[in-house]
Amino acid sequence: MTTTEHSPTAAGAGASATQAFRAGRSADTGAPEVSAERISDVASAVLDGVHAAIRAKKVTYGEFQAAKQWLIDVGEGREWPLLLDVFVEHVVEEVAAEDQHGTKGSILGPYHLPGQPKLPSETTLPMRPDEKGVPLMFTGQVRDVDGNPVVGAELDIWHADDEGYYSGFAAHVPDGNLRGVVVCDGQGRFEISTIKPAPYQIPTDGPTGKLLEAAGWHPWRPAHLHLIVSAPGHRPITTQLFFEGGDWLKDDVAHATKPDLVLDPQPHGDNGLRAEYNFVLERI
Ligand code: MBD
Ligand code: FE
Repeated sequence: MTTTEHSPTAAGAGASATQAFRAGRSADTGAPEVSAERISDVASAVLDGVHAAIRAKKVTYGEFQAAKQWLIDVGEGREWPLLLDVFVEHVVEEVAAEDQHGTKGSILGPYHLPGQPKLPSETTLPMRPDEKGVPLMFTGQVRDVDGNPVVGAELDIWHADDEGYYSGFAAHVPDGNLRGVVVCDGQGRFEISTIKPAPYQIPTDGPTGKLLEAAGWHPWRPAHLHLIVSAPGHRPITTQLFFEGGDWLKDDVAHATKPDLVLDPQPHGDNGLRAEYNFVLERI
């Protein structure tokens, strides 16, 4: 069960991510060429890991068949992107980050939608006239590793609403809500008005949620902003920003938080918050 009045729509969120993933893939040019040697090498290592777990835990035939049924359900429930991004992507990111300098990255997750409208450097994200939530002004600058402002920087930003729902993945939220590509000014600066997102709950009604429940694991991610920060001649950074003191910050089901990626918002205006973050991009 989800905890809000819109719980019937939660089931679709994880499943819709399969469609979004396919759409993103078909827009990709240049799929990577993977050699038979590489496939054999990695697939063997993955299977070795599975075999080792079966031996170590003395997995029974009954458990093997239950696992098979659950894997079938993950596919039929169209939750592979959700499942893999929650449980696996953080390690892929960790490996990718080994040679990355500047702002720390974090996982992309299943809910990015490319091609959102461009917005000016001082902007309000698209939102409903009665959008609920604490107003958040998010400001900062994009710099290079030497501290110089980066020209031509863009912030692709997307986040959940005050109930933890993402536009495009919840039928009751209008398309494009709380998403946009902010074009920074000539000094790499931005000033984005939005609302503070709520923590995100993995849909509990699909196979991913079933595993969480069956294992006694909680389904929560701390509140976060998603960002892809890019600029010509610089290595783009996919990251997330979290909120100091928020629930689940120390216990993210997706293991995607990092100490460097925590905002410390201060009171701002009548009832709002203001948070600053300066991004650092590496030249390529
Ligand atoms: C999210 O909002 C998210 O960011 C990730 C990584 C997985 C599931 C939902
Ligand atoms: Fe998210």
